[in-house]
Amino acid sequence: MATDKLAPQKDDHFTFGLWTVGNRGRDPFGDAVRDTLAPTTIVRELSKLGAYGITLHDNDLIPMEATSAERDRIVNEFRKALDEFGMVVPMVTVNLFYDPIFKDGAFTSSAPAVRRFAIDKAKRAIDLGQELGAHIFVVWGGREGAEVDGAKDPRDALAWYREGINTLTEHIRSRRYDMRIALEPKPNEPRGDIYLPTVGSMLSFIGTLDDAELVGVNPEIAHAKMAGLNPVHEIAQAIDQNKLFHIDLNDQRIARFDQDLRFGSDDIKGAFYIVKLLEDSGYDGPLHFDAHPYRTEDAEGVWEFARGSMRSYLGYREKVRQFHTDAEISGVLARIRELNETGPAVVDSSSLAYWRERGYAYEKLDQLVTELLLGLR
Ligand code: GCO
Ligand code: MN
Ligand code: MN
Repeated sequence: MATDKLAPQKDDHFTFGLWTVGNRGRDPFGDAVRDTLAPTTIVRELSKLGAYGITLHDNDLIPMEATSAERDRIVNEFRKALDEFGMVVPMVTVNLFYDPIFKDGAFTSSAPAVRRFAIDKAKRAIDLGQELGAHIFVVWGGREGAEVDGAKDPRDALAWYREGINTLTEHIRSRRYDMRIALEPKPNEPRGDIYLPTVGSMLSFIGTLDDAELVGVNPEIAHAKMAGLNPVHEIAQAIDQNKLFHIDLNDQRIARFDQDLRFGSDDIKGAFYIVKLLEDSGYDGPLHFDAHPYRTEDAEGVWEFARGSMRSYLGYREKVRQFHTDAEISGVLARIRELNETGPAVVDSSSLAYWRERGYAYEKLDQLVTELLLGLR
């Protein structure tokens, strides 16, 4: 029997947020089109498809108003499903954006009472993560932004943000949790502008924290694209600083609303270079999909979305393997190296003409990659 190269295995470490396959298709122009899926159903179905784990916001599992008895019952039931279907929870995050309390931000709200509430909520989410065995806590500051810069000094907002993250690292240290924080940048949506919009700005902010060692980034492909940036370069900078703690895989067209498209479904060359970077760099964290099915889909389409996300990653991974073993591509890469290492050793008046005239052979390489991705090699 031919084995399916694109069949996901547990050791591929694919994970999905409860909110991704659970997305009900609501948008600013129309209501939900799908029923709510129980977290335990999601665990079961994703496990059957070959996923490794599940991630969640505190409130994807536990309603804001749950009593502590209800909370414990829900967590127990969820843990039972995880055990039964052999699934893990590598990452937990906190919802600091849905409730109207957070309309002016959470850690950066102008109201000290809201800031304190947000920090306490995040601490409880960290405790939940610990209980579920997570080692990564993602903080996505979706409401940490502004429309009216006259209303609050952005320097105050950054100081409050810093205070919030410092309190969380202190919480993790004092409880002796084996947990790290990954900050997720996004340029806009839902706020007009969000503070710390790129990987670079997050990395520089991390350098100002009390416990920088415990904090890294969770880059998202779509967020880089929304800012017109190249996600490959964003992710590379995180890797360069040993700060790629987690990653959100999806896709996005430039100059659109936040689309959360299925990973690798839109920008095929871009996705290839992302997978190449992750594989070549030896990234061994979870491969986390943060996207959602098209609004046109019913339940069957939801599971096709999940299956397709993982198959695409494996397909791109196979293309990366082919890239490294393709004789003609290796030949062009060798030629590029040779062109750079031979020729006059210095650029001076006697070699100016050489350095001005020489080519770099990138056209050939790019065409070979295009043909590889088109399945023509
Ligand atoms: C978005 C974000 C979120 C976060 C999630 C985890 O654009 O809405 O990507 O999906 O990743 O809240 O913190
Ligand atoms: Mn996003
Ligand atoms: Mn995300």
